[in-house]
Amino acid sequence: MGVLNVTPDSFSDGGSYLAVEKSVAHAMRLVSEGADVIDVGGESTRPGALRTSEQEERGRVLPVIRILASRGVPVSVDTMRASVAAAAVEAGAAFVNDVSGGLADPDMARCVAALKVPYVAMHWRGHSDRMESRSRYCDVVATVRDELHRRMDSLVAAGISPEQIILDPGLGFAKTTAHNWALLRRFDELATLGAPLLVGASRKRFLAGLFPDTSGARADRDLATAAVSALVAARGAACVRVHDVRPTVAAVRVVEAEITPPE
Ligand code: PMM
Repeated sequence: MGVLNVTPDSFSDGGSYLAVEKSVAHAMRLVSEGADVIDVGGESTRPGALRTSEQEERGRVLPVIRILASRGVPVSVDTMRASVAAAAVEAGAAFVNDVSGGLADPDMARCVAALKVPYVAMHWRGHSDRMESRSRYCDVVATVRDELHRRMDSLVAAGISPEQIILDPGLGFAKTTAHNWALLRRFDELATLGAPLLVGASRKRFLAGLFPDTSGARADRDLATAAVSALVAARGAACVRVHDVRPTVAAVRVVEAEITPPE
């Protein structure tokens, strides 16, 4: 999954793809590099970020989704709002990626049930302006697994089919560096949830900490991201969400080749 953040304040894209044409061109590059799906988001979720208005979010993502869908590119919409999810699917998005797992908008679960599209439900403990204070866990892996399990039950109770659900441990969302590494190290414990798993480690702060000498330069974080892609692909992840697609494609091919060696 290639990331396309259509936001002026994203810590990772820095607003450089604000213009629709630039966004589309960037997405097409990610596709040419091997992305199977483009995740289009119009609201920054970086720690401390304030919320974007619904109108602003729609204005950012819908024109880009329309063009990408018309070119046959599979698109997911990264949104916490049911109304934006519905409009994005109407505009051609194939699935919904909700970092709040349905907790931010009480209408989301029913909306996705009606849309009948795949739905990524991420582990989440609150909006970006307060999530850092909610990173207390006794055993982070067991707790994230239990909270995702309960989330899945609520989503199914709201009418979403279990086959529609993809789960995500939410690296960096109300998680410290140690929590993120524990979730990666014990990734197989999340597989017991029975849903496909998605991982979003790309360029996150816990990776920057590996490179104190370069202050976590983007190039270093992208290479570390690819290494994480290999780790989690080998541990059964169904999808990785990354900004720099090429190194992750190489990493995933290595894992695939080890499982099924090419002729
Ligand atoms: N991380 C970000 C945004 N959306 N979606 C999912 N499913 N999982 C994530 O880990 C995730 C996400 C924040 O990163 P960005 O601002 O670099 O896109």
